[in-house]
Amino acid sequence: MKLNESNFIKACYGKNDSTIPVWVMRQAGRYLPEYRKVREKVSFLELCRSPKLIAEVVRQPVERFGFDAAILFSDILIILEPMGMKVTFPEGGPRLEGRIETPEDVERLTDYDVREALPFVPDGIREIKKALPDTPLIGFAGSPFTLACYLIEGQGSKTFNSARQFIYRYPRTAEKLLSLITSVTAEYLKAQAETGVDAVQIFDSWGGLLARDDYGRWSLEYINKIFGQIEKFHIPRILYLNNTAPFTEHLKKAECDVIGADYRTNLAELARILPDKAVQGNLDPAVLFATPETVREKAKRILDSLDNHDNLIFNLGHGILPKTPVESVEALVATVHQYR
Ligand code: 1CP
Repeated sequence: MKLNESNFIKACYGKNDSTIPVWVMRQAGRYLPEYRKVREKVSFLELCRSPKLIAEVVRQPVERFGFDAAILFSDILIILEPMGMKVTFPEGGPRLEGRIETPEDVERLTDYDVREALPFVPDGIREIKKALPDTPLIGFAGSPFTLACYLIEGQGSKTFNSARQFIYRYPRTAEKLLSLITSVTAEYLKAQAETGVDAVQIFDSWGGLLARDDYGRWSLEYINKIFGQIEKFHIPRILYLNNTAPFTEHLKKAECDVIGADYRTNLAELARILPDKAVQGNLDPAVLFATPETVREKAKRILDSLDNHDNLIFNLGHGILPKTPVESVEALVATVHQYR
């Protein structure tokens, strides 16, 4: 099959008149028994560095549920280690050793050759393509601001206060840091595009924590620099912004084809404000803990709310949660696929 003719790629360009495509963020992960089985034998980092195992865990959810897109298995924090920041993934979330606290700390971080330092990513993409030749593959990276959040906080957080304090206290250094991350990330996504991913998604998981007036300057500006360098590959560019609703006006200026919304955002309203873009989302991942009947109802509610389904990629509003019942995912995929 020509992947440009897939419902997923057509929907990214607003031109899908067939079955509505669906995939879910973090679709390869702990809620799947077959993923947990692989993880019993290797650590998360070993898995990220093994092209064969990457292909295996990417294939698992696509084959089990019939998702319309696959996503590379890696993590947004993987690009930080060769930059000079040690990252570990213990139970309970990632930890960065020696976080950025002062402008001097930023001097420790360096640009590097992504193709040399992270060969398992292009190798993983080639293995996925062998395993799933007929499924569009999404490559990804974190937004520069989101990665800066982890570099400065040293771990996950609900508010990333230290990262927000840092940019206001040391604006020049923050610009330097964000520019460095932008340059590495652009090379990273270019390497993925050259190896054959069919779309790219930037996860702006924490840019939505910024004040409304500051989102453009501290997050979107850098994201657009990256998207600008991907344009020449003529593949769909997706921006997922967690806490989308306050920033819908900013998103008119996003240089991408698709906006992914979190579950608190009104997807139909977003689609009306952004008529030139496709939308992706946005069922609350917690809904998957309800009965299959409620899952169907809640998914249909979103589907019914939209005037246009040609530019819709159905997804969750954030990553699928550990312990999600697989029956709920089956009910979700069936509901979306049977909708028209
Ligand atoms: O124990 C395990 O198996 C590790 C859990 C895990 C997994 C499965 C982590 C640690 N990362 C991943 C894979 C991953 N991460 C993927 C590929 C899998 C897929 O989608 O099928 C992707 C796209 C990500 C992206 C990612 N990592 C984001 C952006 C999306 C989001 O959730 O907002 C973020 C913020 C991270 C950081 C991260 N890595 C891992 C965890 C548990 C976290 C979140 C930490 C926090 O709470 O801040």
